[in-house]
Amino acid sequence: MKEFHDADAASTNPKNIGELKTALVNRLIYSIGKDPIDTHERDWFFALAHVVRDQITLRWMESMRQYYLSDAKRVYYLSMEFLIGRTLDNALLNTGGYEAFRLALEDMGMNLDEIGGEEEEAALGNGGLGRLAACFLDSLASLRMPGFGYGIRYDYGIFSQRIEDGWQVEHPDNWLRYGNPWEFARPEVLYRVQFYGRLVETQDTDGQRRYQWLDTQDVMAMAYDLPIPGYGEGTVNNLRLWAAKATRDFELRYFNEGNYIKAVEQKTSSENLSKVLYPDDTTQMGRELRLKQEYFFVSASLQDILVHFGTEHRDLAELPDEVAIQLNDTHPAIAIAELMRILLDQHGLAWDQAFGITVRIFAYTNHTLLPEALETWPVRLFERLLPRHLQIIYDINQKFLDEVGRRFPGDGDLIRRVSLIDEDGGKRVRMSHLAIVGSHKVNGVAKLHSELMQSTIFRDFARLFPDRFINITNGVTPRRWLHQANPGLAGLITEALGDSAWVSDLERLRGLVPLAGDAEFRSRFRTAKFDNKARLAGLLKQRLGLALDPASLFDVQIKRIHEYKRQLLNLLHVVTRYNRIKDQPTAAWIPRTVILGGKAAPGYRMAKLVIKLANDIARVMDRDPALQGRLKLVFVPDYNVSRAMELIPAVDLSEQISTAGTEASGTSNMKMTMNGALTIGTLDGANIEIAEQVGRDNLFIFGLTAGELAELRRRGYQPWDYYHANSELRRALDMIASGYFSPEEPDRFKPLVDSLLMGGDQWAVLADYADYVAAQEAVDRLYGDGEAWARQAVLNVAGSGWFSSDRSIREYAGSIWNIQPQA
Ligand code: 26V
Repeated sequence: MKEFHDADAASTNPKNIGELKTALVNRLIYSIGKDPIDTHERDWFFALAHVVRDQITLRWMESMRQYYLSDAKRVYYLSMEFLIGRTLDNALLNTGGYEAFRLALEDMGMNLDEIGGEEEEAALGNGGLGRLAACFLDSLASLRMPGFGYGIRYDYGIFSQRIEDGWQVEHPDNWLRYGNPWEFARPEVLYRVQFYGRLVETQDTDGQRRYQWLDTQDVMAMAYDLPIPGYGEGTVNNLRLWAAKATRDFELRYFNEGNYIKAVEQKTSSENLSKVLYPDDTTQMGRELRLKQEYFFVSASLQDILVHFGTEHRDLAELPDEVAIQLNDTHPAIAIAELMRILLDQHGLAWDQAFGITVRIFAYTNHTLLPEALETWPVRLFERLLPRHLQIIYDINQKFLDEVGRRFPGDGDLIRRVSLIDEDGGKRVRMSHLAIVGSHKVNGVAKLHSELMQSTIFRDFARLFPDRFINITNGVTPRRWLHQANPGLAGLITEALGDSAWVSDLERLRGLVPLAGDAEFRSRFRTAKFDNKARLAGLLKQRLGLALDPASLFDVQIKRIHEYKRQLLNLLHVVTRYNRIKDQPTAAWIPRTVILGGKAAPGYRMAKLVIKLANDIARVMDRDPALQGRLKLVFVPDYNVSRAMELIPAVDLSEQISTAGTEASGTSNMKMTMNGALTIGTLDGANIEIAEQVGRDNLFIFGLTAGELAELRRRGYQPWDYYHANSELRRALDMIASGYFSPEEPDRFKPLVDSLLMGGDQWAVLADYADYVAAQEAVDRLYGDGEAWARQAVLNVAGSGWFSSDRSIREYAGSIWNIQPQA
């Protein structure tokens, strides 16, 4: 095996290149089982991935050894989602091997980019929350921090989206079809997870009540490890994903009855647990399988964490000095009850000591204020599935409410509001309340979000636990989102700043500020942007047969389709612009390409209708000669991490137009800023901090603030008033409602227009329309002066350093986890 490890990843001298080539051929033959004269590109991808993995693996073992020896405190990041995307390029760039492997493949007549295109994405997430988890893993490793991810190894990630006749159609994402070359299966790391069953109460010798959980239906959790390579001198950390496996209990039972088929059926049904990622991040669906997934990965992770801690020979009182656990939203919040159960029922700790330990270990990140996305579970379901956990939740609640009652005597309504159990209608467990009461820190993900969290949904808790609530603004990894996705701009920045230290110290981008005034630099900056746009145009031509003009302004909104994100507002502007061009075809229009992309939850009717509307408008405009060279609308199908990496470097105008107070943070806003786009946005989420960092004059802020909107609603918001007052708005809405874009089915889009005019316009689209259109006019004026635009675009890059996930992770490490970078 020697030859695989000898080669130095980074060196491009001929001897090393020769060794890499040998390693590749050996892997192709011995690991993939293919004859080099008869191969598919995919075979070479797998051979390459194995060679790269070998190199990472050695560093990974070193890192693990070092963490073990230093016995440093660790953080475990529990998340139902890790939206990683592809690994090959990122691994090559983080370990410095990119150029050497590129040359080795070139020598063999192959192209690294094409080989890399064979990789399936690990799309184990819905959107922002899952991608944030992936950025955080990159930063933890790059900062040499002992941070480990735990999640689920779904057989099927987020569905892939096809557009058929303008409609979204979902297809299963069978990403493991050809195997996953990055993972290590650990069939020996196997834990039993219990469900259902019954409780038996016993008395300890000291008279304490204890519970046994018996006659359960069990599933095994098997570990798969994914190495996470940090950048440069970073460590290689571990992401452990759990797959469901049947226990042997069924086998034995049914085989004894001679019922072989029944045994195999049962096996399939327990293994379904990790089959598929739930694709709806907008409504809480309350499905039993989802709650099972949550408990499944939490139970396995806690067992694993305690094995590592060495429960057998150590005092559990020390656990909080060794372990921090971050809950990525409430999805893993059942971990609080599970740790209590372990401490009480398996280790015999007294309640107060167990709860003290638990609270010191856990912290909770909230990612949304939208009530329909907040997790609650029917008490009846909990009682059946996790009877002991429900009991513990009731006990936590009892003690908590007693305390509240002592501090605020006579405030029965407060008790009702903060209870872990919602007593209205069918009783439900409020997972966010459990997460808050069981954690020592609760954070929001941008300043405004953290403020609103404390003044609205968690207001009572902020009063009860004033020190518990903090803000940690999100960030994104500059390795993937600038260095890797945008080599043109990255190279220019490195040249301008004199070295590439900015890749791991993003605040250095401030050094670009003076260059905004340098005509020579601006010209090269503009060329880099133009090249990215031309490259994107080439890809879309090849894939979709589209003809995009790279000289036009690329106006891009890419994110999940949701009413609060207001893709509909974007489309109303497109229709307005269409009408203006039709009215004055010979005026000097700034050519624009409006690009939309994103998936709708499969059951979200309005969101799916928005996708159809975009495609119908695009079709009408494409057929209209008056629009050619002036305005084009494109819906890019199947928006995912790889697509984001192609699109973001090519963006001129970043659309961040959510209703103020609804987008917790946003992270594509940060990625686009980092890549030299200007933002058109509301004062929402992290947009506010982007404005602070890059300067309010260097983006286009429009619309009502969260405060103004609250005030408008108090007075009584009347969407019709806006309809009557604005003739362009009226015209656009009437066209959509009457079938101008859907003559074959004139009523098709009535539900969308009705939600605005008849349904109260929950997201204040009409209230912000006029200001949005005015802001778009300001965009045209600035874009008309290419130099002035470029100056501001440079200032956006220069001000984006704050949005590195390295900064976020340092804040978590310092103010929540109390962990340190390792030497
Ligand atoms: C909720 C649910 C509900 C149950 C079914 C599955 C599921 C999956 C995810 C979610 C939570 C969605 C919350 C979310 O993704 N929030 C986004 O988090 C980003 C990272 O903090 C932030 O930038 C976005 O603004 C925020 O919308």
